[in-house]
Amino acid sequence: DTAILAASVRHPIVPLEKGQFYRYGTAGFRMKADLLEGITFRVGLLAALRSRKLNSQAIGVMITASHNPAVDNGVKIVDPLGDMLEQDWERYATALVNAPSDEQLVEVYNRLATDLKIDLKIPAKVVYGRDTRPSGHKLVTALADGLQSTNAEYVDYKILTTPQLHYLVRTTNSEGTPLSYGKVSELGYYEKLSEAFVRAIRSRRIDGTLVVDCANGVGGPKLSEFLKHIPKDKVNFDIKVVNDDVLRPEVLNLDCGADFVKTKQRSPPSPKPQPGVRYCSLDGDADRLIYYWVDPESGFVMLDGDRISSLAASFIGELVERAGLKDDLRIGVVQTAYANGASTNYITQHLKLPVICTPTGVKHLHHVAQGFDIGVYFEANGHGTVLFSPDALNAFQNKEPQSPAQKDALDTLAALGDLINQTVGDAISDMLMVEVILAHKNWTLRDWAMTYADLPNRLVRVEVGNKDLFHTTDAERRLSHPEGAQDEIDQAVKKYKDARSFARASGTENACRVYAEAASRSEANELAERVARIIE
Ligand code: 16G
Ligand code: ZN
Repeated sequence: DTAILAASVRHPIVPLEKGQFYRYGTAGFRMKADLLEGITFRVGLLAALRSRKLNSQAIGVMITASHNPAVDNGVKIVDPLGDMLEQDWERYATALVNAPSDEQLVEVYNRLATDLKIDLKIPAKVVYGRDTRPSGHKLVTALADGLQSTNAEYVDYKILTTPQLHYLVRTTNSEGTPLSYGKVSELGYYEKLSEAFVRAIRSRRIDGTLVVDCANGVGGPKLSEFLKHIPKDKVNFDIKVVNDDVLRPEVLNLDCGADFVKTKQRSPPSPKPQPGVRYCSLDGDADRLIYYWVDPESGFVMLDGDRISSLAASFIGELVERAGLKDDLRIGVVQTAYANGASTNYITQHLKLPVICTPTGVKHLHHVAQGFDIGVYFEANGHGTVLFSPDALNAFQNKEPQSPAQKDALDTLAALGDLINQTVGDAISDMLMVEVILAHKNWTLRDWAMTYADLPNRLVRVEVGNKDLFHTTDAERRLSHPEGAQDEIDQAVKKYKDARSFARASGTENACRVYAEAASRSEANELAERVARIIE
């Protein structure tokens, strides 16, 4: 207790205005970096408690604010299998962080240990990393102080992408078991991906150049490092890394990156887009991916998370059928309310696969995807992955092929099982998956975009007095509060063709968001503005 108390004094919490609290939100604690030192210290205490609760398994802590501006930062906890912190524990994090004094912090800490029956004498292990934000340096110092004060063992992996940290947590806990997920090192991550990539591509050709915009974040140096591991004699991959300046923090996520491309629905101004070239953008911590190109006739065309999801579901569905596993494995797709209605139609009606809608936030999608043998989940913003059950992976490995075509399909599925990050959405891994699929299908981005036409849509941010008044049901597709608001939205939607709209409180900002889609661009815009007026 004295060690925690003494350390806590060195990392004070910045008091908020009366009635305000820090909250462990959709992506952990995220805010201006100068508010985060005390919070990060306390997150260290919680991570150690969680490790002890789970019999000393390693817990991860990632310090990043993803696509937010450089002045922000954030801290979130990763569970032993590399997935997000169990939801019940979010309120323990909130309780620790909001303890008003150092003494009360120790009290809350001890109370949590008692209530959760945690033996504070057993070892705790925490592994952590951070993105390229300069503030990360100070925050890991606070984190390490927190871990030391509670006698936790820890490994500082320094600068990493968020999905790499998730990989390291999973490999640490599975090392030496039959479920080993790979070598416990950043190098192991590159080796696993490049080996699986070569195996998935085999003799196929990747046509043309791929230009990757890295949002001037951690994805830049890590992608460049990964590329060194691709054997040039086995795969021709003409890839160019751009917007990879991590030395000037102020350019992070500035006029580039996946969030810019998705929200502005245009390509980054730099480098100037060339017709005929494939582009994709990662976000600041490399867990989101958006593809696009500039068409000489129709201009900018974007392939977002919904497109990646339908591409993956269609390809993996075909492979499963060719492998003769259609009756053995259940494939499903998980989306949020933000998924374009045209993608949902394509998946249910054309691919004939079930789609489940969940609230926003990776933890919700991930959890539901685990209910399938092959669960494809992507948010429209480009965050997602494909999860394979142990039965599925086992079938890919061990099913006796009846023909060369069947063997080919099984080999590709097995390679995808290793290529696709099983812990969380991973822009580098997802990008390699997309490249594999395009090479197998012999498709250009235009071929991919031809599968269905997106409904025109509009997303607006609405400043409201108190966003906490907005409650949703039906996976955020309807408002239950304030009373009467949903009726008004329904009335507005009725006025437009093929229209849909919903409003929800943001989980990461103090505002509401309104989404609208309709048969034409002008109708989508008009509807979004109408609904915005209803809720403001
Ligand atoms: C966070 C979520 C992301 C979600 C976004 C929604 C994770 C790792 N990240 O960035 O999935 O799309 O929040 O933000 O879960 P919003 O609630 O402000 O709309
Ligand atoms: Zn991110």
